[in-house]
Amino acid sequence: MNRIVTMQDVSCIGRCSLTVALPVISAMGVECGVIPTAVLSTHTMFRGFTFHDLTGEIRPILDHWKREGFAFDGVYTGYLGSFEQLALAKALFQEFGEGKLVVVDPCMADNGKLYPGFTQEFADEMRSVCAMADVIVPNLTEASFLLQEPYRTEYDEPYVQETLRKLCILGCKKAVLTGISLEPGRLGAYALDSDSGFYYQSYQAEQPAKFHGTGDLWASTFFAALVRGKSFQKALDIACDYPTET
Ligand code: PXL
Repeated sequence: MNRIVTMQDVSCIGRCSLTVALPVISAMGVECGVIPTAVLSTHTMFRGFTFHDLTGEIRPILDHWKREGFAFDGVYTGYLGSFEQLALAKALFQEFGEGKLVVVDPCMADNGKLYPGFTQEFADEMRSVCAMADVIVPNLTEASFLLQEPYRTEYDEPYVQETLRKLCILGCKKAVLTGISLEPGRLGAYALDSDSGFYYQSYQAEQPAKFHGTGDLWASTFFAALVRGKSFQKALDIACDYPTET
């Protein structure tokens, strides 16, 4: 059985981050090690959420795993809450991600806005985390903060392709833009493999409602499919299909 590790928070209620990644990746037949970065009563879209930082645990966890000689087939980072956690994510890639599949979801923004607590400086630093990834999976808002470009609600295919090219210049091998809609009623993902220059796309019927945490569900499914050896196109199809099935 493949074994991976994912680093993100535990939002106790809210169907996102580890409460999505752990069950989904496990159900896809991949052993899922976790690095919980913090415990929150809910994700940060609820008012008055509690927050307990676990950053201090991360270095000792990595050191113990090294002493035990653990290895992983893939590493996937989701929501990270501080500059220190970004630095620890980079250490995780160096120490456990060498030659393995490294996927970064630069969770920090949606609908044109940064999530509470995040800044452009954080997005700038997130760039160096993205640079170490095989695949990054931002939405269009996150891409605009990563690239320091204005967020656009209206866009066309050339804009999407140009954005993907710029994202790959950050240093990742492949970039996927999630939440892309190029025709009414269809929503999906558009990707670029910078090695081959090929673009990939996958779409599903757009759902009538928006759910927080859909990006985490998408990334977890996509990552587990790749770890299971699915082709890049098939992993995109599985990830675009799954959130519409549940
Ligand atoms: O799904 C992204 C996410 C994960 N974790 C926390 C969040 C969010 C989005 O707001 O607040 C704590």
